[in-house]
Amino acid sequence: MQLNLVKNMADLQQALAGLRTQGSVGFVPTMGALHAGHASLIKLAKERSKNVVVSIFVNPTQFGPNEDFTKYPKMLEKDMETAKAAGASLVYAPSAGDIYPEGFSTSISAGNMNKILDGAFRPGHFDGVATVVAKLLLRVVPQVAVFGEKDYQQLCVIRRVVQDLDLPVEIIAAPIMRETDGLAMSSRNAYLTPEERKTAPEIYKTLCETVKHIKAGMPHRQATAEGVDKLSSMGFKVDYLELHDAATLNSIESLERPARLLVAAWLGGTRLIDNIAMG
Ligand code: PAJ
Repeated sequence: MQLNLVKNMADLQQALAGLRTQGSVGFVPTMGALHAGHASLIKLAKERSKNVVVSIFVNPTQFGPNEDFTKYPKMLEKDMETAKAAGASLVYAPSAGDIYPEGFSTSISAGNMNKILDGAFRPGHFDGVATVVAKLLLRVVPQVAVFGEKDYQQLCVIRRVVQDLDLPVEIIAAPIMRETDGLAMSSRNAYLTPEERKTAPEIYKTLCETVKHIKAGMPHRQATAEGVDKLSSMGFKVDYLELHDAATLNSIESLERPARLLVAAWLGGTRLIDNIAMG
């Protein structure tokens, strides 16, 4: 199948008009540096739609002033190959000016999500995500859009945006793709030194161990505190390791409803996130 590239809204609309005559449109928003995790989202979208549009845009408004916006990896040609192999029909790689023309000033607030987990550690991050994803959904108007559980809180934010703003799209969650040693695939793994790369899978191991302890009856705050100690002793600087309600991300006391154990931790200069289902 042919893969086309468009770089601005006018060309996107023209290409979409052609695709819509063929049938349904699925959408996978990304920031590029595509890996097998992204490819799995494209494949899932393709199972559900005639054509899949992939956006590649490193969105400046979701990065904090001291975060990795300027060093975020860029590799459009390789990304085109990955997107094509996974079954995409169109890549939309806009410039910042195409998304945020001069005078742009409106944004969507992710509300309470800004107060917990990554929201608390990355001020403004989810407002930036909510705004750009809403804009992209309104430009592409897909029937389905696929997001990874890797960024679990982001998935919850987007489900809320779609529900709260009545956006006519079905959000599909894709499972986390991992390296063979358990490390969740991420474009940011490229920042890790060889030594850090060896230590990084301990994040997932600690998640699995913590779930085991909680299932065996250990109070979840004790189990997560032990997990934090273990990661800290291995050189991680842990932002959080916490159990939350899987649907609302509210704090939970008991395990009556499905829960999610979420972690964010620094290894050297790289911030890694991961999560695992419970119950
Ligand atoms: P990015 O980090 O490029 O991720 C794009 C999509 O791929 C997200 O839905 C993310 O959860 C998913 N993904 C990343 N790694 C994954 C893995 N190992 N397994 C499964 N899915 C994975 O998330 C963003 O970009 C941006 O915030 C974006 C939504 C594009 C808005 O700018």
